[in-house]
Amino acid sequence: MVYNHTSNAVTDGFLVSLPPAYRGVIGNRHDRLVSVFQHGHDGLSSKFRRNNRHCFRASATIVNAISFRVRHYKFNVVTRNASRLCSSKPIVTVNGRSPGPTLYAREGDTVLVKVVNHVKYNVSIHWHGIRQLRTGWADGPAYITQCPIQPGQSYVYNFTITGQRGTLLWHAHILWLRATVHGALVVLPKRGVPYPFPKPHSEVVVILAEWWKSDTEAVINQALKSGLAPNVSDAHTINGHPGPVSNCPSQGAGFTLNVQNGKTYMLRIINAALNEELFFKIAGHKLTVVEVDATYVKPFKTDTIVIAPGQTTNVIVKADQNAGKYAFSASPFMDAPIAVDNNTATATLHYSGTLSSSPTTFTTAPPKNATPIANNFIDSLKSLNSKKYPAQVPTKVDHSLLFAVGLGVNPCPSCKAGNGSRVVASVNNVTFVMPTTALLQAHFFKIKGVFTTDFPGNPPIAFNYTGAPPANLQTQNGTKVYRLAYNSTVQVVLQDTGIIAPENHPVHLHGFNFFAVGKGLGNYNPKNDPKKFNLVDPVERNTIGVPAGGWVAIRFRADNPGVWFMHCHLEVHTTWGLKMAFLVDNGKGPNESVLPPPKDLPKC
Ligand SMILES: [Cu+2]
Repeated sequence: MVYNHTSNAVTDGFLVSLPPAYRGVIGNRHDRLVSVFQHGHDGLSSKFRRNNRHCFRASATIVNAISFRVRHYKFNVVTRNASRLCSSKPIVTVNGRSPGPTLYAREGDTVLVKVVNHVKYNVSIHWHGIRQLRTGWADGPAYITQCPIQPGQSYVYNFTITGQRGTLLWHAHILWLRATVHGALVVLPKRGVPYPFPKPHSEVVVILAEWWKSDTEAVINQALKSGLAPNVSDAHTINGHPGPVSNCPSQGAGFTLNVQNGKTYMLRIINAALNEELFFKIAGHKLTVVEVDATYVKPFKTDTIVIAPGQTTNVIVKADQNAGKYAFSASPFMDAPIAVDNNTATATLHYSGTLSSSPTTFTTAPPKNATPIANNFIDSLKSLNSKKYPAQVPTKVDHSLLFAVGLGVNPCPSCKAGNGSRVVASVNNVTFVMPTTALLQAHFFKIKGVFTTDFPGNPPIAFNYTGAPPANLQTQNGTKVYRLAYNSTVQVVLQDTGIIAPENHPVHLHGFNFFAVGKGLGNYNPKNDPKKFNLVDPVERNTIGVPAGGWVAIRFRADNPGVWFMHCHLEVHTTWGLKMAFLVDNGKGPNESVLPPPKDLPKC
């Protein structure tokens, strides 16, 4: 799993760079090399221009060295039998593996992923955190930006990575397929651009996830039938393995990271779990946090990180302890009275020269309700905000929105276990109903009757959100979007409600990064709370935990036209309806409108 920075992880695709003399270490036998010496407006064939219109920037006066690639990947979505915890079941995978392949690219590259659906389910893949400037067609959430890829069909996701570098993830964005259909998406800096911290000796992807012994589609279907919450998972996993399990000796030791004394390692940690926020720590080692959600942060040292589904965290670990074996642990964070999978996944940091029979130094996982440990980590996150990576926080706000997020209860005559009612979730009391035509298609082709633009900017009835619940817990069903003018600035205060139970909701926004300018407990106070906002170096990310019984304020600039999903990244809450979409109008400028859809865009 260790990725050596100087080797080419991608074995297919072609390179666009300076002439051979400048090409250096790039390229391997699978690369089709295209040489470009870009001088003024000439030097490019029309074929090159056609193929690379997103990537081309001309300069009349300087010799502009460009070095980017078009990276081709093929994702075969196939069913495989897999065993964990001494039981096996068929799972949906990409290329037969779960976690699936790591997708490597550099900032500026164009990525083409051909996804071929060989399974019985409809499929779509989301490139979580990729901004998808004007290319919403490649974003992936089923029925939001595309119809799903039907069994036997394929679709090429085609997008360019602009102004981003760091660790992200890809995952299925339909049903509960994300449980096993996920993997890392590593965006390296442009060639020759260093990290803003000392280069680690090597890098490793660490994917945290969950495992159910049962089929996950059966788990959620059974829950929807009953009206009640689905079963929690049976194990957490680190790179696909739970680590040693007492009642299943054949499960094995789990993932091992071999290290050499004195060297530094960058862990690209990804939470791909469906429903659980996780603590992560390593026995005897400090973690230096350098990046979250593919944005650099001011480095800080910690024992424990907390990471919500959909979030990523890069940490540097120095192998500075005595030779030996040290356990990593991934355990749940839940500070509300909600059932979680209480199992801790473990993996091993193994110093070279240590016998495999030598004992492991273990770490104690934090208690699951360790709110102070979580807050200590979250409050330490600040944007790097350097000259090269400034925090461009909107200081003026065009749309000031208050979104109450939480649960509700609706009638369900067939829900016997739920006594004729079912748990739902909502944003501003709207339980989002998935359309049968993708919203982006409806928007682009002006198809009427698919959605309405009356998503409320405030809760329809103000109540004590974090106090005693209102008498009526019922929500309204609807496919509503909130419309934004191109380049307008938006502040959303995400306010948790205590209906049924207050709970931390990791809310993910597609198409944008946002700045987390403030957070607090209880109800948001629009008079006093903004005075405490951090508009200088707030952390920039794409997924943010709304604290249980509290609120978080985020800001972003609507500079990406299209339809962009925003939803809780706990899959159970998304399923229950904690989701909505922003519709961002086209701007007037030449590069400010949604590009036309690709020809192979799936049909519903
Ligand atoms: Cu949630």
